[in-house]
Amino acid sequence: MKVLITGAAGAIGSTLRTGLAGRYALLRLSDRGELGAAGTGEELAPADLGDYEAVLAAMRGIDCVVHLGGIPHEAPWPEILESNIIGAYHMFEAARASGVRRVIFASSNHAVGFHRVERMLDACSVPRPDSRYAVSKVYGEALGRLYADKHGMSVACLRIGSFRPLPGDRRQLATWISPRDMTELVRCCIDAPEFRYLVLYGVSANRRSRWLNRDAARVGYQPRDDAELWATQLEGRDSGGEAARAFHGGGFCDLELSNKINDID
Ligand code: 15L
Repeated sequence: MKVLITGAAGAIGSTLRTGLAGRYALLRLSDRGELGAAGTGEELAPADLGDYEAVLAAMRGIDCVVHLGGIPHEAPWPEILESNIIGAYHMFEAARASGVRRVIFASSNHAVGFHRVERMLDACSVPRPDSRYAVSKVYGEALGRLYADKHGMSVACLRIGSFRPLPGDRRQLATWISPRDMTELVRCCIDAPEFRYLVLYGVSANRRSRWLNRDAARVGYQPRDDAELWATQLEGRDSGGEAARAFHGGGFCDLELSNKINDID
């Protein structure tokens, strides 16, 4: 199994680089940022996602892509357009053209961020993006669906929660995913037998989670960490404003908000 990780210099990418080391015949690491020296079993493929030829070159001989590349937060439209919209298209198209069997797409919980927190969400919850960044994740999930249906590619979209060494506020008691569980989720998605298209939540075994992760069993993902261990320290620690407390997306819902909270159903 030859695996390509895009965005390999980022926080999740670096964690996977360590956690998956030695597990596959090849771990090819791609990023536009600094990747350091290649270790045993690694290859480096520096690439900007806006450069299709460079992305295509990174795909050569690859079986599975873990696509973490792109901007991981809200940003001005030109940046989202270049890295997350055009970049995701380049990645899926280059994967198809290269015969890649499976793509694991790093989506985000913000794809469904404007659902009220009282509502339990699952893989079928309709998109309610809370930012331009989140719109790019909804679009990436749609691209994944297209390539799965039209080209028979195996695609897993991971609606990742709050990836941190430790949970940092009250919201993250529900949304946290630990580095250990994140690595395990990606490993399960790489190793799982055939599936066509799955939407999974990237979340630890938090007892306060508001995301039903029914398809996690399809890939054998069994998270082990629970943010509840930090509940007494974090209980009163709220980040963001009124919208952050009302909706799944937390602080992203506050950004540039000009609507009234009560006018959002
Ligand atoms: C995300 O999608 C972001 O990449 C990350 O920085 C966090 O904001 C996370 O979601 C979250 O919801 O906590």
